[in-house]
Amino acid sequence: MEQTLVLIKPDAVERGLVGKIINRFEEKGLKIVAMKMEHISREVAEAHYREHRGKPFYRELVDFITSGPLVAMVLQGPGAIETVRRIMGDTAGTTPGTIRGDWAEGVTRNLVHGSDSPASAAREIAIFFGQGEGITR
Ligand code: IDP
Ligand code: MG
Repeated sequence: MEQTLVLIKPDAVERGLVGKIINRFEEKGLKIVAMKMEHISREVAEAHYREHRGKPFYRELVDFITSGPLVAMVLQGPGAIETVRRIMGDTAGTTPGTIRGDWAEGVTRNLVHGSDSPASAAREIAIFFGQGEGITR
């Protein structure tokens, strides 16, 4: 069993797409093992996106992810990391049939985050969820 961090970003909350996005993951059989809504601080955003520090889009990314509440969740299943990435679609939202491909407004407002490796998943889950918040580690 693998766990991964998913963020339903502020654009999705604003646009009322939270339920539809969760449905896509649940219908594929991924299990929600932790979930909360949170308006994150710049400190949390910078920790989460630390690998992108210094890139041209970094400031816009941090501004956007802190612009309103998001939904953070831990999804679990066999191969959960790869499955979530496939359901999300590529960063720019060019793949029809994926969450981003069907609904994203652009590369910044692209609705969802999913961890890209087991190491990232472990690191990111620990940023958003503490011990005793519903996750069995
Ligand atoms: P991912 O979300 O598909 O894993 P990453 O490369 O990890 O993509 O980038 C993190 C986030 O930064 C993306 O979801 C997107 O919102 C934003 N981003 C990535 N590349 C660009 C870019 O070239 N221009 C603007 N925003 C970008
Ligand atoms: Mg990424």
